[in-house]
Amino acid sequence: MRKKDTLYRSSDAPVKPFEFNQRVAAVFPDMIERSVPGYPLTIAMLSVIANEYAQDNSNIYDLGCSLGAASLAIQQGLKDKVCNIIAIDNSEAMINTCIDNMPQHRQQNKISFVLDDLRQTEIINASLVVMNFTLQFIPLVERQMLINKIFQGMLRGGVFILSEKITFDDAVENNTMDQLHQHMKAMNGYEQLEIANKRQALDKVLVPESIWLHQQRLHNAGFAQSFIWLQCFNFVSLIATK
Ligand code: GEK
Repeated sequence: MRKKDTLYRSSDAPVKPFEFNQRVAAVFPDMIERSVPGYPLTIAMLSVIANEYAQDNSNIYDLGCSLGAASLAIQQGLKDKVCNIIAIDNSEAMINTCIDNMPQHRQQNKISFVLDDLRQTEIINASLVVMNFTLQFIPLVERQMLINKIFQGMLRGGVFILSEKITFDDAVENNTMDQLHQHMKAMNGYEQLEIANKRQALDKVLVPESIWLHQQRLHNAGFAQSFIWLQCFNFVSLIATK
């Protein structure tokens, strides 16, 4: 049974900066589904995207895989295509929990779960790269270099899926989207104290940027086009094509 996320219920002060540790790994599916608007659809659509865009005999990368939800959806979507799925996370707790929870499968296209920093990982022969809500945890100054590396490791016709929390330049729009997100968390059972504590824990750990900056960075790296294919309040997913 899925364990409920109550990590930020206590009012212990000061709230420590957020980490992807064992306590987080243990409640992660509940945490991400109740916190990230549109998360279930983002994951479900990765099956469709893999079916449409993955190329035979290529690599597929899931960067910041957590418990492997994106990789599993991709695997289901590949059907008869033969690809290597490489799922990478630098949290030992996440990768270990991910491997422990993985259903035993006999399909082709087995997933390799790798404990590594995605900034060090080589990207090669990739027809699909997914970075779901992970770039936001990478230091700002390293983001362009990372996107360049992803672009360079991709095949022509390859697709990069980038999902992120975003900010808006317009203060009213930014505040409205932020409020809707907070209301969604309350609707999903988080108490006001939990919402406030989590917000404090994520401050300067999760650093969102505007959609404009993301698209500019993708363009700078060389991607031919990038579009928002999914948006829910201040969370978006972009599809960028090489
Ligand atoms: C999902 N994609 O379910 N190298 C490798 N992994 C990293 C790094 C890094 N430098 N920095 C952070 N991570 C998943 C959800 S969660 C998003 C992704 C969230 C990992 C970190 O350990 C965590 O597992 C993941 O990126 C971000 O579709 O919790 O908001």
